[in-house]
Amino acid sequence: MLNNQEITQTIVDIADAMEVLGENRFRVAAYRRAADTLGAQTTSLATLHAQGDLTALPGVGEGIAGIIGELLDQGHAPFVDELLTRVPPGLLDILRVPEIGPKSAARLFHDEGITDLAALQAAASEGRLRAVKGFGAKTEARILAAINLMLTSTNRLRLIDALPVMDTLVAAIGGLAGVRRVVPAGSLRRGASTVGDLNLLLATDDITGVRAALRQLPQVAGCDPDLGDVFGLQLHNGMRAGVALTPPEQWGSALVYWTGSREHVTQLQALAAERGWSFDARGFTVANSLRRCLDEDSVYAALDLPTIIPELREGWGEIAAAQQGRLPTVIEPGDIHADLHWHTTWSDGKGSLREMAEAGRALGYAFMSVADHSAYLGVTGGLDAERLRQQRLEIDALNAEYGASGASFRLLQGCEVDILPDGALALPDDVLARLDLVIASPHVALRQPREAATARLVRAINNPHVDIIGHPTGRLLNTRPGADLDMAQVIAAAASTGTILEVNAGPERLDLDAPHIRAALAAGVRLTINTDAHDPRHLAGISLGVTTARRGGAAAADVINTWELAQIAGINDRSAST
Ligand code: DGT
Ligand code: ZN
Repeated sequence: MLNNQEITQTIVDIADAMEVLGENRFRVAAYRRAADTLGAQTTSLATLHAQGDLTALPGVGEGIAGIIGELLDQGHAPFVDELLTRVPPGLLDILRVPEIGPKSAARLFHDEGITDLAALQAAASEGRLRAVKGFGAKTEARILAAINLMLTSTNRLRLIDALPVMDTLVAAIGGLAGVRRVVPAGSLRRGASTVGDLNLLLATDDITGVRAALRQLPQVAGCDPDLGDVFGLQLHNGMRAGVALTPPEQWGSALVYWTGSREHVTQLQALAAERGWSFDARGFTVANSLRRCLDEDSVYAALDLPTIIPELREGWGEIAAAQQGRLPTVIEPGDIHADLHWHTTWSDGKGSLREMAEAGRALGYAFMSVADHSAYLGVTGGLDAERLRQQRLEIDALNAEYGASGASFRLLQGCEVDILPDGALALPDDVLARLDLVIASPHVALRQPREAATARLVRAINNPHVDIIGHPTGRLLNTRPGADLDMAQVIAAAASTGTILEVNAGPERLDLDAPHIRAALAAGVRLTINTDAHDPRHLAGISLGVTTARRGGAAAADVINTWELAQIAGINDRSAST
């Protein structure tokens, strides 16, 4: 019987195949919409089908429900079989390369006879792809990098995709008889930007009974053979969960152990060994007797440490920092009172200035700074000097309205200006000088050699009008590695000019990441956390950026979004004085 993930993948394959074959784009879009819905289901599609409820799912009509039914009942569907005979299976893999759309895939197939990823990789690495119409040497290099990433990257889940499934699991497991407590553990609890699996810890006095009940959960498709204290579950949506079970009286040690990271726990174990003790999920073993810990605080206290928050437990030196009283008091979501990087319908956003401002006000923000794209190649509707002037009028009018109504809320006019491949900016200095806040970001040519990539950012940092470098590496989780940067040089440049580096909270970016944040803070560089929202609903996603900043040890004062409006305005003094 096919699981949810296999069914969703088949529906995606249908859309991809139809697109390569040049079929009706509205039908293609319908299959993609259905695949989105199916992929988000945590319970079994087979059960929904058996109950005749598939068409209750948004975007799933009779036709698609019929195909899913055939896939479930017979293991295949005639419509899919026929469609896929017209497209080589390897071509669907080629379509998953971010640089390649259906048109170029069709050309590779028809003109070059390239029908799978291996053939494409060979063609790219031998320099044959650049000769194909529409490709060129730069695209060839990008494709090669993307294939290498696809072939080496494991199936790690982005945090944003893992979190809602974790919520569902916690609620479902929390409802089982005999479960006293259940919480996320592992890399998800530590706030990692991607996670290998969903780890949970639950406390129960009835380990056998709860294990049996876990198998029966509606989200669970199957389970691994019994390996002791962790129970591996395969979920219907294709994700994996590892559930650790503990008696309640060992909760603290179990939670520290199963939260990890392995390096962190190994270092705690070394500290315990110095005292002649050992440590594991059950607690400390001291002279053959077990010393249990009810909560995490007592685990750390037993080792004369203050409690270290999960986000800092990565083995980078947090235990030494704790011993020396140097652990940072990190930023909390509630410390943020401004979002300084988001887009509106003035460029490629979905919300108007007013809609975005209202969404920010609903989050309790005191001020916000818009950052629509500058006009530059490839950005539809980017702003030039004239459109920025027009946008300023709308901002002034909104601020006047807020002022008249007695609201203390203020809108600033920023801009996200492109950093060109040579480090020059896409807008002239006199235009930048009129803005309240300038974010300079790299968007194109992200595969430059290290020296050029580094010099590019350093040049942008040295422009006196630039206040912030947006998503400095340009990475996209699971799809695009960041630019090859000498980050020490970038950070040193930012430190010398007072330029602020962004922790972009976009769930596909989370850029800078924790190690770079730590290095920036050590050099005295300030940070800003922003959503880069393109929709009013995205503004609430600031929390993933806060989590990432916490992992890097950022305190509230290190992050300019916690500052007062007057302090933010002061950031501009550098450009005002030149
Ligand atoms: P992931 O899943 O790759 O994102 O990373 P984690 O940290 O979630 O690792 P995972 O899922 O293998 O295990 C979850 C936690 O359980 C891990 O952080 C530490 C603990 N753990 C699991 N197996 C072992 C083990 O064999 N030794 C030690 N010391 N800890 C383990
Ligand atoms: Zn894990």
